[in-house]
Amino acid sequence: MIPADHPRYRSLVARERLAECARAGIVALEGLGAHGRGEAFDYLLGEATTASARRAEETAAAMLMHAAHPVISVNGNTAALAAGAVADLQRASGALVEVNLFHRTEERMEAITALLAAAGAAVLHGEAERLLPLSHDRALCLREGIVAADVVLVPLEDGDRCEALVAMGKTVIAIDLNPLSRTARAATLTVVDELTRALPAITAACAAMDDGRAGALIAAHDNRRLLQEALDAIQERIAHALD
Ligand code: PTJ
Repeated sequence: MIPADHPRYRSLVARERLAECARAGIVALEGLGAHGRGEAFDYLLGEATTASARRAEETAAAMLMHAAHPVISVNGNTAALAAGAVADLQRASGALVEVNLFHRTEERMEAITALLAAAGAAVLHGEAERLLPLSHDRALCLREGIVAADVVLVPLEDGDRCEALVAMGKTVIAIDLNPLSRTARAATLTVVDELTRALPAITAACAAMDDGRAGALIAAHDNRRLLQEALDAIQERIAHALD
């Protein structure tokens, strides 16, 4: 029996939650595969927040607090694992919350919006338009939300949309356990940490942020260095895995 405070217990609970939400139509079937990829990288990272991820989380808070029009983009996996944490971050940062799906159906849009609302998030509503330069349904978004945003937080993003948002001149903050993914490399800032650890850490950092610290974190930010540090942490762990 794994004790409830063990990281592995958290990951088993998350896996069950994902499966339950897939059965309820909230998580896309593809989202289960995406979660498995994330789990593998989390295992390699020691299922814990590294020092460089902690710095990335503080920088993410600085960018959100500094933004004129921050938006948190939510998909099925994020809503299933962290609806309450999204609501907390919205309160701490003042960001808008918009649902944006890769595998978009009206039923999933409604179910995810209802889940977020039940957790206390104020979800942006409106007529979605094909406003991002993408061929699939992730192009559909709200003029007053993602299109108007200067900073967009995209947990568990696909590479195409991340690149499109960066090309539109937006500051894109990704949360992605895979430091080698196209999203991780294209984003302005990548938090290489598990979603349910990363969101509360960003929220806590928002509450503690002041202008001076925010300016210093943003000025010192170097995404390539953060990704290299995540790879170094994985290499270090593998080097001693059998000790
Ligand atoms: O709900 P939808 O229709 O919008 O679909 C969402 C998915 C996740 C299916 C879609 O965005 C997708 O296919 O994403 P990708 O391209 O598989 O990317 C997901 C990334 O998130 C991968 O690099 C995973 O390693 C990473 N990831 C998965 N679970 C977590 C994670 N990162 C942080 N925390 C997690 N819990």
